Amino acid sequence: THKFWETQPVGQFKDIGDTSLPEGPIELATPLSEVKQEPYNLPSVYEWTTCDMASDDICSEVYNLLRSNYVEDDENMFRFNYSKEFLRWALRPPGYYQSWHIGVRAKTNKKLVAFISGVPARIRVRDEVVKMDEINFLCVHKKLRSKRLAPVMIKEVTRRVHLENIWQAAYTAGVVLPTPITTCQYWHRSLNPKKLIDVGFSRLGARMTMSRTIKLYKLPEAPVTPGFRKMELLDVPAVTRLLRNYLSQFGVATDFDENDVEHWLLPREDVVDSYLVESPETHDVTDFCSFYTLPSTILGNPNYTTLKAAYSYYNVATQTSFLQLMNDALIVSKQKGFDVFNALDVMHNESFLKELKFGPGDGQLHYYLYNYRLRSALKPSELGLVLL
Ligand code: YNC
Ligand code: MG
Repeated sequence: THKFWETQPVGQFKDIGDTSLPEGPIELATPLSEVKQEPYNLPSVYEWTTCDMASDDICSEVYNLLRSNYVEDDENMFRFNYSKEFLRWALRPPGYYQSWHIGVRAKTNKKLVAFISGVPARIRVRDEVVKMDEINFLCVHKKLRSKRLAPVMIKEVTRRVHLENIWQAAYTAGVVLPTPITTCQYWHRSLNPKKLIDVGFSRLGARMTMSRTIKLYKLPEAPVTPGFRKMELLDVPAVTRLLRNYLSQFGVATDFDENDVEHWLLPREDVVDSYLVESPETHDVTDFCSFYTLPSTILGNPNYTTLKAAYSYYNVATQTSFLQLMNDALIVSKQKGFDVFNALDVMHNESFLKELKFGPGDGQLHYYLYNYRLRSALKPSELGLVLL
């Protein structure tokens, strides 16, 4: 049972398959004057703080909390290590609200012990574009787990989102909650197989030697598609058109405008990389691929501290084959020193995963909407949304 989630406007397990329920908001918006004006109560030894991510000191505090306490794999071998620059990028998109970057401090020593954040986004569900809050980086210090702090933090961020007249949210989690709109799987493509095996991220296959494995994953030195190059500022309008057109086919997808594309997809060193194909003849932008940088700390390995991982973001192929486009993405990520390239089975990604030698991971990623019911769950390939 889910004592907290049963009280929230989310699809409930008991309603699965009930097609009489309407698609759309579960609860109506209320007048802003009816939104609770004071913060929720925390246990008396803690206090709320709003985190100014533009401040180096605050950003470092959030970074350090997450570096030591955020998401680990099931075997506790790796922990996400989002960089400070990444956190700034993720939390300060166009129109962001500082009030949605919420920390909890211990009153005695002012230490940051928990965090949750939201950023505004437009997400299209079928034919409807809905203003939503994307929730991420929910984290409670390891020593304060299982004390029901998370529900208070979720209620507080919800209150602050409501104060901005926004009533829906999207989020992902590795845990099953009421109820996923879809469940996706991560796939991993080895770029540096020796290191991945040494740190226990992958295993040597049956009847495989290290040298045969290295040969199996070897890639060309440089991308092969003529006109393949890094995205630049002047490409924003063309990339926006390409992406909007591509994303229009999915049941749930991000609704990107040019401002969003400039923020989310223009390359930022060690944060996000984007490449496109400019036709050598017509100079049209015909294809696009992108990935973000999210290293993981390797826990308790004497030889290595960090796993360098690239995560597939948004990709569109119209003239180049999806296979060749993504192979070029693998080639540039290898050149940049990544150890592994990860991708979810969302959008059309299935069409390249196996052929490009990605292997399925063990963890699953569940996608959720808050206060928005879908009549039925989606297939991962019907989802055009990647959260960080
Ligand atoms: C989770 N990940 O089920 P029930 S993902 C949501 N997302 O409630 P306590 C979660 N809910 O089942 P702990 C959750 N994990 O009794 C647990 N819960 O109804 C629920 N881990 O609270 C859980 N980060 O405080 C249960 O648990 C209740 O001390 C238990 O804290 C949980 O960012 C957590 O995986 C996750 O730091 C903070 O374990 C802690 O264990 C931790 O006793 C490592 O909580 C890091 C980690 C989660 C990454 C993420 C997305 C979060 C989405 C939150 C929901 C947003 C809803 C929309 C709000 C805006 C709405 C508008 C408009
Ligand atoms: Mg707790």
